[in-house]
Amino acid sequence: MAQDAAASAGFNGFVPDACLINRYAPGARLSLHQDKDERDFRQPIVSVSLGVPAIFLFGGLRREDKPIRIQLAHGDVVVWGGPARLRYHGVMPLKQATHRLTGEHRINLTFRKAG
Ligand code: MD6
Ligand code: FE
Repeated sequence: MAQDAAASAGFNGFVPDACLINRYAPGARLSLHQDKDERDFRQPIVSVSLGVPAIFLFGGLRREDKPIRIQLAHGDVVVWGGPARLRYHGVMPLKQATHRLTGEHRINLTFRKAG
């Protein structure tokens, strides 16, 4: 599924070898950061959101760049790569809510080519 999502966004040949899974409880946030632990920045990041909705912050290549806000619901997939691969991004504090599959949590999976 991650490969198909990447291809749909123009990144053919993406073969992820790692998946980071984060669980967000109410109030949890992810501050603006760049994903830089991977070796090959030509490969995109594929992010799958499950459960409680969240606001994703998508900034620029400098930490000071003002991020846009993107509402992410259960099942949404975000792909970023190419010139956007190192854009700063984060997640606003999770609002109190419930989802029938995850309770009060949000689960995020990010598929990557790490090695
Ligand atoms: C998100 N996640 O939860 C975005 N980055 O929508 C990330 O940006 C992220 O979940 C690095 C490591 C794990 C992550
Ligand atoms: Fe990240």
